[in-house]
Amino acid sequence: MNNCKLPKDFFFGTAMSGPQTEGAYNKDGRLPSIWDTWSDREINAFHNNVGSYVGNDFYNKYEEDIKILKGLNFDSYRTSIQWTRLLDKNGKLNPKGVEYYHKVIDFSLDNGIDVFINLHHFDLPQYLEDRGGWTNREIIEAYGNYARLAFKEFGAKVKHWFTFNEPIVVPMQMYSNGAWYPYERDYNKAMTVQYHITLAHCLAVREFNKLKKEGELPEVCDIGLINNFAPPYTKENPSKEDLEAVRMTDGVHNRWWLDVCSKGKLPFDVIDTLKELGISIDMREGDEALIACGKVDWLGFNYYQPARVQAPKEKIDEHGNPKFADEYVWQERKMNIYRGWEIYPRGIYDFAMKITKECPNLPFFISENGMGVEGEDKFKNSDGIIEDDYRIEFVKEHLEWVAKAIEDGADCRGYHYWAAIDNWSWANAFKNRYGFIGVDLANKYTRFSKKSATWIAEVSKTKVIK
Ligand code: BGP
Repeated sequence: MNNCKLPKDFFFGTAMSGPQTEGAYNKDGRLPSIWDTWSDREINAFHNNVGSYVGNDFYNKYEEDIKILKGLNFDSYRTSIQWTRLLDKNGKLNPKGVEYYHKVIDFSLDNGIDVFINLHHFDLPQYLEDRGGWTNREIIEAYGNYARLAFKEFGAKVKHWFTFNEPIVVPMQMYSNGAWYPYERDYNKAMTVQYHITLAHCLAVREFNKLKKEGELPEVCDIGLINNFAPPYTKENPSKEDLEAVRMTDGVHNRWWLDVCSKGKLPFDVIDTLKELGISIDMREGDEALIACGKVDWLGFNYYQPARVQAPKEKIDEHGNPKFADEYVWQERKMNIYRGWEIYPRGIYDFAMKITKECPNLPFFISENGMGVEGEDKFKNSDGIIEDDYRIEFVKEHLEWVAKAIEDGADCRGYHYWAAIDNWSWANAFKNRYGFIGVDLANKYTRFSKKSATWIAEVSKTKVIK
C-alpha cells in the first residue's frame, strides 16, 4: 500500500487531555481531582513517583504548544476541560478557569487551529468522589450542570463537543479489574458506573440539542462520544462458547456505545445476559426516554489494539465476578513491548467497517492512535535526534488501513494522533513517550522534535502516506 492518498478535506491533529497536560493543579481555584488524591495518598503507585500534579506544563506553555501543532501542519486538536478547573464546589463557574480556557481556545482559533472539546477524561472532582462518584446516581445531574455551563460558555467558539473519552475505562480500571484507585473488583458496581455514565452522556446530548434548538448554540455545533473501540477476534475455528465470549466482550465494550450513540438504545441481549448472571442495573422510569436522547452527530474512534478472546475456563473469577472471556493469544501477534499492547493495524479497518455497517450514516474520525515507547534516548543519533522510525511505521500502517476503509465506503473524517507532544499518562506517568515532539523533564519541560515530526508534518500537508 505505498503512496496512498487521503481525501483533501481529511483533517489531521492530535488528541490530549486536561489532566494529562495542564499541570498547575492548585492554581487559580482549581479543585483537587481524584488523581491528585491518589497521588497524595500513594505516590509510589505512579511510575518514578510522578503524580498528577505537573502534566506537561501546558497551562504555562499552551501558546508554544499550539504553535508547534501549527508547525506540524495540523488543523485541529482535541483536549478536555477539567471539571475541577471550570467549576467551584457549588457547581458555579470559576472565573479564573473560564478565563484560562477562553485564552487557550482564542489562541488556537487565532492560529487557524480548531479545538475539539471533551468534557470528561477519567477525571472527577474529589468532593464528588467523596459522595460516591459515578456509583451515586445523583452525579448524573451534577455532570448535566457542568456540561450545560460549558456548552453555554464556549459554544460560540467551539464547534465539536464530546461528552466522554473512553467511558468504559473508569468502570473497568477503578471498579472491575482493580488496576486504579480505589482498586475495586466488583462487577456489579462497575456496571452501575457504566450505566450512570451512559445516562450522563444522554443527559448532556439532550441539553446540547435543546440549547441548539433554542438558538443558544450555533447550528453548526455538533456532539459526539469517543470510545476505545476494540475489534473483537477469536480463534480461527471457534466453538459456540468462543463466539459467546466475542458477543459479550463486543457487547459490553463496543456495541453498548454504538447502540446508544446510533439508535438511542442499549443492546438488550447484553442487558439480558447481565440480568441472568445476577448483575442488576437500576433502570428507572424515564431512563428509556433519556437513553433515546443519546444519539450523536458523530463518533470518535480511539484505536490501540484489538480484543482477542476465547471461551473462559472459569465462568466466575476469584472475586466472585462473572467472566465472559479469557484472553486469546494469537501466535502471530506483534507487540509493543513497552506498553504490552498488540499492534494490529488491520483492526482499524475492521472496526471502521463495523461502524459503517452497524451505524449507517454515522460519521466518525480516528480520535486517538499512537505508540508509546520507554527509554527513547537509546534511539538518539549522533546529532542527538531521536530516530523514532517505529513510530513512523506505526502511524503509516494505520493510516494506510484508514485510507482503505474510506475507499470501501467508511465515512472517516480525520485522524488525531495520541499525543503529538509527550505527556503524563496516568499511573504510567512519563514512562512511555508518544510524542512526535519530546518533553525534557530535566530541563524545564523543554520541547524538542523527534524524527517523526518532519514525517507527520509532510503527511498532514500533502495527505499522501509515504
Ligand atoms: C487512552 C487514553 C489516553 C492515553 C492513551 C495512551 O486510552 O484516552 O488518556 O493515556 O490511552 O495510554 P497510556 O497513557 O496508558 O499509555
